[in-house]
Amino acid sequence: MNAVILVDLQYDFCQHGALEVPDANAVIPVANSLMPHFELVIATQDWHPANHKSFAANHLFRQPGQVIDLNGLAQILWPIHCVQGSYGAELVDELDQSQITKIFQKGTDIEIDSYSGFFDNGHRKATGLGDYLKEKGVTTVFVLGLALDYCVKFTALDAQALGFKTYLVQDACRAVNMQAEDGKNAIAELKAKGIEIVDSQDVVNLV
Ligand code: VGL
Ligand code: ZN
Repeated sequence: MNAVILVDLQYDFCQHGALEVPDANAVIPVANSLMPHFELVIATQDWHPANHKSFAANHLFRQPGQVIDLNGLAQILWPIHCVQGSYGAELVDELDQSQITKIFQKGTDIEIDSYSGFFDNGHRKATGLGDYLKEKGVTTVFVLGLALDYCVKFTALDAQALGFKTYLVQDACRAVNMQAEDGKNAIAELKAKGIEIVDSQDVVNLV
């Protein structure tokens, strides 16, 4: 069985959001057009407590974009975003949420960030998404969403590592590009790991 994983289609990553990803809103209609092709539609939701240590504002004299050591892992500091219960953390209304089967939240532990929908950045705890997909008999996943160079990339890498045949739907992703070329580099890295890069128009022929 095939599943599609919609990564972090939340207000804070969209236009005027706290951690705006350029041209993010363009992926929403693409996501809406793809969902009907899947029996199982999973969404991930970045879902941080207000005191999350990935926020620059929760450290003295730190700015977004700086990198610190957080419990032994390199952590990029972000603007405050996707705070649990805030408007910015909501999935965007333009997304047809009636087609979503289940939402997996991540980034809830203040001591460790979680880019992937499957595990935190230290692979210390699972979110349950991997077991859920296996229980449902999923063998192939299509990954799309925001941001290509962070949460989409790590979700696709973990999916592939867990043994799912993994496709990345390129035109349904946008990169935040904290550093120039991050989006381009992410695609190259995913390709090198055996993840297939496709366009949304190809999906009908692959499911
Ligand atoms: C994301 C940075 C911090 C993402 C989430 O969804 O790509 N990026 N939190
Ligand atoms: Zn986050």
